[in-house]
Amino acid sequence: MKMFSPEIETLDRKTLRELQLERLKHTVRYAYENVPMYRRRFDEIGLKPEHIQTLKDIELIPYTTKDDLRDNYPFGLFAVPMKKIVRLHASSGTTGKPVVGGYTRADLDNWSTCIARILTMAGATDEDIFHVAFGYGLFTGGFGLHYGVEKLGATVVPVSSGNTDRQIMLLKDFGATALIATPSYAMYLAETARQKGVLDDLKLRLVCMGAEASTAEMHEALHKILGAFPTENYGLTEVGGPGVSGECREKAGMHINEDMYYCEVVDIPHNKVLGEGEQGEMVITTLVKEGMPILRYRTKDITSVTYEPCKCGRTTARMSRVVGRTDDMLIIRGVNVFPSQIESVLMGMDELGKTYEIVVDRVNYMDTIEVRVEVVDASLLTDYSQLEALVAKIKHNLRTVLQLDVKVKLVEPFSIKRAEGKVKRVIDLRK
Ligand code: DLL
Repeated sequence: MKMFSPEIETLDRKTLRELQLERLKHTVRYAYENVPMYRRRFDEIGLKPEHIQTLKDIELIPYTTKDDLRDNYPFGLFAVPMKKIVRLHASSGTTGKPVVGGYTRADLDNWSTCIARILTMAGATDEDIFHVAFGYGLFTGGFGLHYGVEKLGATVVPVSSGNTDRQIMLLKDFGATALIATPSYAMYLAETARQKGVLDDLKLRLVCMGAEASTAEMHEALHKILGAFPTENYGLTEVGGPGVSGECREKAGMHINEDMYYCEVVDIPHNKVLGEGEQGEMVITTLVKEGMPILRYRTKDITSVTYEPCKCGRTTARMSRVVGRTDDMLIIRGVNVFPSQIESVLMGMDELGKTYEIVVDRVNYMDTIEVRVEVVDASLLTDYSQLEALVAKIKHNLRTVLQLDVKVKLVEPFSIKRAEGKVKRVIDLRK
């Protein structure tokens, strides 16, 4: 299996740990000396950079949260003068101020290395033609993946998001072999290509997805339609964007770029760093960032990590698919529900389309949850007995997974609005 940085990706764990410790010590001192917020935080609790002597000592450092980034908006956490910042990105943040990231030239170079590794582990080579359908702009997805493709030496088609018909035309005419998009948009493109009858004209062999949660069932469904191998990758603006981790062909978790990121999985309510395989919140420390080093960032993403070497030959830790964000978890009549649990049920049923939404409400002080999902064949909606049977089957499958009764509404194909970037599946009317 080809690797972009084999010397790092197959490093024995002891040496990797030593490298991480050396970089952690450097980052802690660097942040302490150059970012007033970190100095203040450390001073308040009498912590000094030299107290960090082992990787475990990282637990002495307080967490950084999204509020810290907002409080220091826009450039307060930068560790270098603006002159050294060559790029800014920001999250789309639907409420309040966005989260801003600043990159030095070296940061951009490391970033594209991370992406080139991830694309290589997905099976890409310098002969691929990448159609990048992530938005180009402040969002880290478009430019982030773009420069990674270039570093790999493959061809990049910077289409950006939107105008789906034109995307299909370009996919076809330029003979793209790899698609980069959010899972929901990749599915939209796939469904549209199918509807137009042009699936056979596409040369796609890879779909590299990220920026939002997806399920194994969604990957399978996409593989079936497009005939292209799906992988996903993970990252967030606060620590530099995509490039934290990505899936290899084994699809057995996302390999973390551990020479650049130190990842912990934490049980936040009990403030306890969890062990291998235990599920909790991902907390990330950057190990090589110059522009905006971040110590112990609470991502709110729920995952677990394994350190077993992978069949692909890489020794880097792998994080499991993100189950959901702590703030996306719905509590319905006391039961915790992640939208991904609902997705895994719906995607596994061939009668159903791949677009759905979840409406949560409160009626007479009782939480209600309704799943609206498209059918593949609209004629089913007029056949009452078939319709009833299918609704009953979906309800049953959802109940098995969620231990909860869910209302189900089947709707016509293409009747739910598609997203061109990150999809918003949950409409919570209780808020
Ligand atoms: O979404 C960075 C990115 C771009 C990652 C392109 C991968 C590909 P933000 O807009 O700051 O950055 O959103 C970060 O998106 O905390 C997760 O909740 C979610 N997310 C990102 N990748 C995944 C994934 C980019 N593979 C937030 N699975 C993160 C699940 C993901 N959630």
